[in-house]
Amino acid sequence: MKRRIINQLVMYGLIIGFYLKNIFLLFFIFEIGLANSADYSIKSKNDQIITEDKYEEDDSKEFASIITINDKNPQKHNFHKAQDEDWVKFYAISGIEYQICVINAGKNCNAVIELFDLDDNKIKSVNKGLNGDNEELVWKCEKKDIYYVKIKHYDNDQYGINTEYSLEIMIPKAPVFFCDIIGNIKDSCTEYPIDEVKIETSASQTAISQPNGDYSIQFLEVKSESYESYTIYATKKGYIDYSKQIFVNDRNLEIIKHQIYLKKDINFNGIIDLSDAIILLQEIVKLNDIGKQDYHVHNNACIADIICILNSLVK
Ligand SMILES: [Ca+2]
Ligand SMILES: [Ca+2]
Ligand SMILES: [Ca+2]
Ligand SMILES: [Ca+2]
Repeated sequence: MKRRIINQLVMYGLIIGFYLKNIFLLFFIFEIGLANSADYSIKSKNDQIITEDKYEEDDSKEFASIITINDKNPQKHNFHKAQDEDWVKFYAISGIEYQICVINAGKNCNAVIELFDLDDNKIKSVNKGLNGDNEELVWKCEKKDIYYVKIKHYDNDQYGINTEYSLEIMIPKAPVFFCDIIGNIKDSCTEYPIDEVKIETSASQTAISQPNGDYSIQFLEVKSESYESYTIYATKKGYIDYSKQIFVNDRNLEIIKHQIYLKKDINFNGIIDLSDAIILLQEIVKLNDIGKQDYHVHNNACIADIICILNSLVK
């Protein structure tokens, strides 16, 4: 009898032990699962490392890249690190409505668009969409100037895979005939490329020249059927204002190439004269006391500039 009771106890013990063992096993598996999930989260964090977009480093207004308005190929960006900001700048003129658009947003991209003026005042911002949604900021310019657009992720800590997006600035237009004007801007004396030149056409298109002097005006609106002329303007402090008529006389012409040469006007008096050459000379040979004149000598100023100015005076 006693033996039978012991056998029964052992059997119950084995059964309970078996179940307990499975409970421990389950707990063990659960622990492993937790550990693995922790490992996975670290792994996925590492996997989030993606190549930065080609406009980096552009995390502040000072490093903003130039964006072409109405560009057929929108700029492709991403958020490759936490707190990434992508800044662009454009030249806007009063009375024109601009659409600043984040399109093709990746499924982890929740973009915020912010618009600033030259003095760091925030003019407008928009954040209507969530992850994977596009954004659009519509703004009518009231004062002709350079403006800045900052794109950031709504969640500062979000970055990596699927945070890509495309950025474009458009001027809404009726479907008529269009052509593009592209070219390069150089110093008339030294032939050095000139960047940051503000370009405008009589048809309200604008551009800013790139560091290599290239500029691009997209979708110049051509209204007439056969022949039309436009004026293109280029301005930069320290140079004589430039303007030139451009003729569009071919309906099938899609691209007009137009090279621009700017002439130095060191003291901003609107003419090139001996005073420009004297200021340049004083700056180059480091003579001090030019007086309280308002002037600007470019970084690459050299003796060739002075000779060029003197030559233009004797012609
Ligand atoms: Ca970026
Ligand atoms: Ca950036
Ligand atoms: Ca958003
Ligand atoms: Ca001058």
